[in-house]
Amino acid sequence: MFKTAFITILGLPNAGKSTFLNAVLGEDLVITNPKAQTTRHRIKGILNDKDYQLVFSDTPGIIKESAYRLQDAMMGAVNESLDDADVVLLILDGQFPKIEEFEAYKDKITCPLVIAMNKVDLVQDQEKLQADIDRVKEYFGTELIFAVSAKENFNVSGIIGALVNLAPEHPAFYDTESISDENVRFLVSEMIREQILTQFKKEIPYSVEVSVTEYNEKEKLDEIYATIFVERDSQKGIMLGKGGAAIKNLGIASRKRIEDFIKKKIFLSLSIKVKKDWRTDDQQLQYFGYIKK
Ligand SMILES: Nc1nc2c(ncn2[C@@H]2O[C@H](COP(=O)(O)OP(=O)(O)OP(=O)(O)O)[C@@H](O)[C@H]2O)c(=O)[nH]1
Ligand SMILES: [Mg+2]
Repeated sequence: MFKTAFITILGLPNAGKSTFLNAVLGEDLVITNPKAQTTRHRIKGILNDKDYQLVFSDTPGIIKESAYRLQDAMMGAVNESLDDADVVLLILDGQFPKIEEFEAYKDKITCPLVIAMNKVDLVQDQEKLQADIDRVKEYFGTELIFAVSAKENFNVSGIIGALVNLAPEHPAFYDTESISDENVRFLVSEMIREQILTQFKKEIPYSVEVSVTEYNEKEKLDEIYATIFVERDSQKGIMLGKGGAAIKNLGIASRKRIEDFIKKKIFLSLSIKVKKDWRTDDQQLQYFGYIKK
């Protein structure tokens, strides 16, 4: 009997939620980075098998108090994903699970819960890990907890097995051939943002939004035009760099990342625009798809 489930991935920023989703899918669909708050939207990734379809929602890392409207919208995406989950997959950093941070979310999880103690490749003290696992089990009242490493693909299959066990019998909701229902323009804009997270420091990655304005599929080479929005003129200067060096490097790195994903050569053109304080402006947040109209 075919099984299908909606699985919401929940966790603190930087726990490895997006890395875990990529490990499940065997492809770098969603962006990952050592900086916190990399993921800003709910993004679906689909694992298809002849016997099941698991529809994962990657979500932004939960933060206790938002500092600006964009963060409110990000937490809205988390809550919405929790509302329609069949199963919640909680990803904790196995080095420091920080379960007390989940006090406000514990009661919102009304469906079965599976927990991953991630990054165990970095854990030295196995006794502490076991003690933490026992504490986590007791706190959340579940036995379904797995020590995993998303980065090294260790025990990811154990989690998939547990999720399939919990999945209700149901025909597939999505196309059984594809790993996502997100459009390619969005995925490409995320990949450019990923390179910005890698290349720029401090406030820049948090002040940036990327939008693909044109995507022309061609036989040999896809043409992509993207705009990077920053909040201030000074940030535009930093993004350009001396003699345009920074944006040039960004273009090269982004092109490689996108080509690896779409498995095709591309032409990429990047431009930079200032949209003053867009992170705190509801109208801009609507325009960028963070809040519904
Ligand atoms: N060593 C190790 N690093 C990991 C593991 N999983 C993720 N990471 C790293 O942890 C960092 C954060 O990973 P992400 O997947 O972006 O974390 P996230 O939970 O999606 O973070 P936000 O989107 O900011 O909420 C990245 O540098 C990953 O490479 C793991 O199992 N082991
Ligand atoms: Mg993420």
